[in-house]
Amino acid sequence: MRPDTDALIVIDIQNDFCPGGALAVADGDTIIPRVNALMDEFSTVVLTQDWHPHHHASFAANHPGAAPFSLTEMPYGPQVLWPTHCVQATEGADFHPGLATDPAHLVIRKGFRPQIDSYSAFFENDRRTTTGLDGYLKARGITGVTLVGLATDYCVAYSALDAVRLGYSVRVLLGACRAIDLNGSLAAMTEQMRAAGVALED
Ligand code: VGL
Ligand code: ZN
Repeated sequence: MRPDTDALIVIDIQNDFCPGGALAVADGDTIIPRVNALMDEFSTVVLTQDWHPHHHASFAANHPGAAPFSLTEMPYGPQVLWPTHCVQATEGADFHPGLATDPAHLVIRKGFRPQIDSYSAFFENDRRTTTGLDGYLKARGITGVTLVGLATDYCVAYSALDAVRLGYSVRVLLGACRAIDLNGSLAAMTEQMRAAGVALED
């Protein structure tokens, strides 16, 4: 077992991020057996769930003429316009059926505000609006977080960088993550995590 002060945070292992899904991450489902096994080592397990309304501003379909994976400007900065994914109460937003959800102590939903995207488990993309996860972890005496899930270069990396900023000791198990890798985003975000002091392990 890991110390009681360590939490496992499992990022967005949902149907739409797995092969066959609307924003499929290559081999996204192959990490699931390892993630399930890791849950047994932690006394606190948190799952995150990307949970968008159909009219969400991060969807290319809601920007006439915009191509999926193009960039736009939001009031809070640049934003990738994604294929429509993880729409609330659809099968794409469900956790992958192979993911063990019974061991989870908390499920954090994010990205439900129509005008603001949310990659990180801690803050929405304005980096100010909180999901409440920091309060939950601090109230439970958690000082270290281990991150796994999808996608390495978006939701996992943003969560890791915020966790460092919030004072946690942060570990990302890259072997239990898979990336979207849009225009070099995997290399760029891996370097940002390394520079911030995230422990990158297999
Ligand atoms: C994610 C893009 C859009 C992720 C979520 O889970 O990494 N990426 N929404
Ligand atoms: Zn999303």
